Amino acid sequence: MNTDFVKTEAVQTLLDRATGKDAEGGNPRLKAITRDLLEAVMETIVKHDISESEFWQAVNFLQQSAGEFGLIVPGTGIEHFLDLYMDAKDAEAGLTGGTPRTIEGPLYVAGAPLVEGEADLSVDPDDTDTLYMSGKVVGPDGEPVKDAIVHVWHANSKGWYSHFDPTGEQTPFNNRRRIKLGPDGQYSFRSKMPNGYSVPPEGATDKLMQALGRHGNRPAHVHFFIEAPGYRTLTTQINFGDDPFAADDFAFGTREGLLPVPNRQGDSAYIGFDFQLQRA
Ligand code: MBD
Ligand code: FE
Repeated sequence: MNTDFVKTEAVQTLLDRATGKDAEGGNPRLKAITRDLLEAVMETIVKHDISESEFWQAVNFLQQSAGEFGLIVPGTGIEHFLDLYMDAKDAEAGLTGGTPRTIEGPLYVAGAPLVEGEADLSVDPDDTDTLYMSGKVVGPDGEPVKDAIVHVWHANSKGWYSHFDPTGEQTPFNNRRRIKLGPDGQYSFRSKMPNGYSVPPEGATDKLMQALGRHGNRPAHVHFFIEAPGYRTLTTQINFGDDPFAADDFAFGTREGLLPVPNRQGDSAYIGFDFQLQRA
């Protein structure tokens, strides 16, 4: 059968009723979006002649994977699609340049301690090298950005984030800070080196990745939001350029220009990295 079947009157009437077309209440934008999503699902069912047992397999998978939607979204590339879409819209508006944006991921937590000067992110001991990262935040003409706040968050050496650590071993806000910068836009922090992340074994994301013949690994990385008055907030991250998964990130978070290689010396690793913002 052809997907034109979805355009028949019976199916269109079903979509209208299902999304409250003639109902008085509700949110019109949500109605329109839900309708298009449902129609796309119906077209997919017809296009692939999906069987009843496949249908229920999918429903059960979605139900069981609810707790891992935050991982499935980056893992299936939808979150990186937002990067591509926003870049394309910017390019259309003639807005280019600056540090590339990349996915936020599901592990940001608001309200990290606000600190000034040389920051120390790691509260908990960790048997790994110390990372020293520094640089400056500049604007489109290379001018120092005043009064920026750098939100930074990353995993520990086991690949776990505070607030999401199944071992329960991390202090809240370990490896998470907001760093308040001054008029020169300079930042510097020290931290315990993160390691790469793997999705929970045998969880829904892991099963989906296996079914797609893929893996669920991310390279070691550090996330940032950079916000400053008069500039557009940047969501980005650095991925360590020497990590085995640097070019094979299951979450599509690695981008050219965001792959610095740490300068490793004994128990220390150094990264110099400048952020360039666009004007608001
Ligand atoms: C991460 O640390 C992450 O940043 C993303 C996007 C997905 C899973 C774990
Ligand atoms: Fe992450």
